[in-house]
Amino acid sequence: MNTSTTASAPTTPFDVERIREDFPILKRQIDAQPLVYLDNGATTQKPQSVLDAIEHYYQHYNSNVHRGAHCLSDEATHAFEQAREKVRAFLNARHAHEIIWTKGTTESINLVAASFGKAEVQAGDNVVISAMEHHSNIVPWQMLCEQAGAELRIAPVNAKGELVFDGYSALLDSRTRLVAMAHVSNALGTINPVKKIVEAAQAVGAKVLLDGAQAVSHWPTDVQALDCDFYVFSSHKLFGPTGVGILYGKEALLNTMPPYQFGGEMIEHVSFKRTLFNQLPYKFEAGTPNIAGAIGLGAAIDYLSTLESTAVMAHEAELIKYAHERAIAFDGLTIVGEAEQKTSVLSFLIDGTHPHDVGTLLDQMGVAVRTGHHCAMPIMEQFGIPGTVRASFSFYNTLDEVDALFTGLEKVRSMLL
Ligand code: C6P
Repeated sequence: MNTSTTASAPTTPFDVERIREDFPILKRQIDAQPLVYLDNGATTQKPQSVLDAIEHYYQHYNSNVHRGAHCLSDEATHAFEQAREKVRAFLNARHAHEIIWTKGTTESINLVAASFGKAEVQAGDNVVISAMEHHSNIVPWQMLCEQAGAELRIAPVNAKGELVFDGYSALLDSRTRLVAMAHVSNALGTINPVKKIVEAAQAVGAKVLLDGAQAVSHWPTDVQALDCDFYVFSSHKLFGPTGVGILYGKEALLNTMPPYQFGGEMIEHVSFKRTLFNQLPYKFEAGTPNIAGAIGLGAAIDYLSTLESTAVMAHEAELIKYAHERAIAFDGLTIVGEAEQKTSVLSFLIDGTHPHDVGTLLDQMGVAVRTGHHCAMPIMEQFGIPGTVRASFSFYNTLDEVDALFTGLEKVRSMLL
């Protein structure tokens, strides 16, 4: 570890070097320098076991699910439904049929907007989101409200990047049909008080969708304890493949909702007079699903179950704490998002530089970060900035990599200023 820093670099019992061995991409070199991957908010890397599970499926039992009268289809169907059960257990949902396969968080939110939203949100109603949402949790509600003649209400966020809870609860009334909030902000790392958010919404009879895209990889999620109506996330941010995601919904609610797309597995019976829809969860799964993706996500969940979650959380807490200490000690650096409750995201600006220039130069040193508005333009606008540099951490990152980020930033500063 680089000991030149004045900030304290704590030691950790978490065997991160052993865990890094599970992720082949972490051995990559970028321009003859070790890759320092700090863009986990955009997507996480995949352990070998996930890559193996996908390859094994295609090599040994590639087939369509719920359709074939043959061995391969049976095997594929079994693995696909087993993966659904793994997601159920991962979220602690009551039933496997409360788990709907989608393409990702964005599609899951669009599904709820198009199905629940269209059926339940009428002129004069309102939908409440927060000022720190990702575009995927803004635009579907904006479009729905425009079409329905409903009002989109925006819960305020303070200068530290925290939800102003009183401001949020003041927006709720008997016409609030839905509250849709990020569990964790992708741009700021703020952890929202989701249990309190749900309770306040339920007190006025509103349903709640939690966007778990940035939360699921950091600690165990329990949808029954949260008592949310919908919970959504993407496989690719949970060490699984891209192109697959999850919509969790309470059984009773999903049963009342109309289908979202039509054709394939969501059909029970078709005649030219009328069509009967399949039961949950298939009612919401039109067409051939991403079978390999689902199996890959199941393998990612299996992988996570081999890790000690308290050790993972302690290591990640150490990473973000250390990154903050180094950021505070760095001349001319402004942290964007200083919530008391935050996780694994360090968003910042360096005086006199543009985030894109910082990101490009860091990349030349092998350090991968994201720059820009992070698909959260409204919160950037509130802070009066075009964007930030965002380092986002996962459990396979090391304190040395935090040092590599700041060594890189020192070089950037000397190059640009
Ligand atoms: N955020 C980021 O770099 P999809 O693209 O559907 O998998 O996830 C969309 C999404 C929704 N909500 C939140 C809170 C998110 O962070 C994201 C994706 C990535 O921050 C890519 S923009």
